[in-house]
Amino acid sequence: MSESKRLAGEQAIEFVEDGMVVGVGTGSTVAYFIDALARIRDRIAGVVSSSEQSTARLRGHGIEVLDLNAAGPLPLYVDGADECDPQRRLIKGGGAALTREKIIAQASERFVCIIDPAKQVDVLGRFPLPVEVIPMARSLVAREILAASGGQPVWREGVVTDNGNWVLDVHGLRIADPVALEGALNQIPGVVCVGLFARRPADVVIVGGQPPRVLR
Ligand code: ABF
Repeated sequence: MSESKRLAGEQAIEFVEDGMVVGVGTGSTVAYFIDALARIRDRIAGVVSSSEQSTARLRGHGIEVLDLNAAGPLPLYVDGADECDPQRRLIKGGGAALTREKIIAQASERFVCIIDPAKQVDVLGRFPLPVEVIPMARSLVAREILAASGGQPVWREGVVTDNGNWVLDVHGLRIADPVALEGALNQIPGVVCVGLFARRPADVVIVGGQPPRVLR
């Protein structure tokens, strides 16, 4: 499996152009991308990172990590996913970095998603949907999610996001309309971010393999 992730991560380097500031996601597939990016670090202007985890790996390679407010709109964002449907809509947040990931995806002209083949599904929802919540709203949000979706929210106990918040994982969903569900859950007070990337899906998906498949 990690061989597929490596192939996907390394293939994404094809989308990096000289002088770019590159948005960098989080996770084990992205780690391969970061390692490949390190080999061409003198050709890029820097990166914007989606997590403390990725920032540490990037800095370890001597890659300059910039603040998104200073960097402005980004030409490219490379990140993994937990699930991907045929329309390139995603479930993300298994690594609890979903809020910063969604911010960078929104700020980016092109979102290249790197996955191994096991992440591909026809209908999203087999992977429990992560939702980042303000801690005091955890129970309220869980009740509201149950009422709105029928899914079973489970508190990811012991996990605190980089933003100081908590995560609910919503089990038992079969997400027929990801855009509608993303919008509905976003309306619940106390929800910081929903791990559905449907309103702003990936533009390109690289499925790791020999050779990697590029879906647009
Ligand atoms: C991030 O990394 C998250 O959104 C997602 O949970 C994870 C992808 O998993 P992997 O470690 O398999 O690349 O992109």
